[in-house]
Amino acid sequence: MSDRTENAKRVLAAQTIELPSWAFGNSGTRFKVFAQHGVPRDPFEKLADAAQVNQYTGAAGSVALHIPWDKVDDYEALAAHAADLGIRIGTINSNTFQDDDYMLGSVCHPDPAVRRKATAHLLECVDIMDATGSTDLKLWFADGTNYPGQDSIADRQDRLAEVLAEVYARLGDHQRLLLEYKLFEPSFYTMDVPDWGTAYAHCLKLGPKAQVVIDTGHHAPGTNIEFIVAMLLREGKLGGFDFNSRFYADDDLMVGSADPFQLFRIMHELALRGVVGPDSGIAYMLDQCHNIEPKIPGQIRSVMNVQEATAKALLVDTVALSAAQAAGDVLGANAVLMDAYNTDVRSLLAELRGEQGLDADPMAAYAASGYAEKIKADRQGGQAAGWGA
Ligand code: LRH
Ligand code: MN
Repeated sequence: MSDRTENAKRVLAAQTIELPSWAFGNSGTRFKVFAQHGVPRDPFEKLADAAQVNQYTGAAGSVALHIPWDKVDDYEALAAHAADLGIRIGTINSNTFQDDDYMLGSVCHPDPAVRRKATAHLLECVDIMDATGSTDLKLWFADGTNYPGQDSIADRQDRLAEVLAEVYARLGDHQRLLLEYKLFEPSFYTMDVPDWGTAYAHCLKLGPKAQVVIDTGHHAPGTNIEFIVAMLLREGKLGGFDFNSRFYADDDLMVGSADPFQLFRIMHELALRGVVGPDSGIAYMLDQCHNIEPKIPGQIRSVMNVQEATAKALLVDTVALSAAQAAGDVLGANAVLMDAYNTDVRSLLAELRGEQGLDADPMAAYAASGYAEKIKADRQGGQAAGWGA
């Protein structure tokens, strides 16, 4: 087996993808949320479902929480429950986009009292991080305007900067904030953090504990996301990813399902710099909604899609690539990359799973486990989890 394949297996064996707790609850669009049977009713059951994904993939050891969707009385108890399941609680996501007071914004709202309320929620999320042992606070703001003139674009940036500075000052030494940008929705004229440049500018001002999150569904169609990856990596400001894929807007479909080549190109930029692993300081997270497909298999398939894109990226003949690039051999260089992308890595991953004591086919193994039928039978009554929108 080539050194490159050996190295790829070593890196893949350590790869971990953080799962979004909300992917296990009911979700949908403004047209309809199709409830599914067996959906968790509380964060404890969400963690149990997430642990299934880790059990069959061996690569999903942590779960991101969303507050208040995952609000509990005792976060230490929730963290202990995660540990009993062989996983841990990861990123804490704030939510300042579902309260009636936030119609005109939260941290950018014209009214200081509303900004105060939003800030209090963000600070509460840091308290929760202290309780769960989480290091990452992810901030995404739905804040923006719908019509020109509705508010001062510059004043809203001042308000945002002020709140971010207060939250930054509250962070512990081992904690950081991850600022997520989004081009549009739910605001349609301006979003106050619309693109990587705006997020980067705020994070630069804040300091080393502030980094940018790239949600792969948050760009204008045709955006070269791997360019943004390379730039933020170069600046030491790439904090993480919200992986998903889309055909049109923020579709939150399974990562790699709509554009596996784009995912490969992104993982290539990361593999080139050796920052695919858990000690890279980059949080690899999924941010998806399984509106019509079964949720646990959807998460298993998504983790496998990231593994496949990563494996292909790790098989790029970087020596030949650099030589072709240096020689200006355009077609040669492109061919090196396409050779890796066109490599079927499924047997390599199946072999690796075998060596990890896992079933070669996680989807089939989960289906055969009877867990899906069990949760459908057990989870009668109670309020199925969802976005609570
Ligand atoms: C916003 C977003 C953000 C989350 C939410 C669940 O579109 O990507 O990351 O808080 O989805
Ligand atoms: Mn996201």
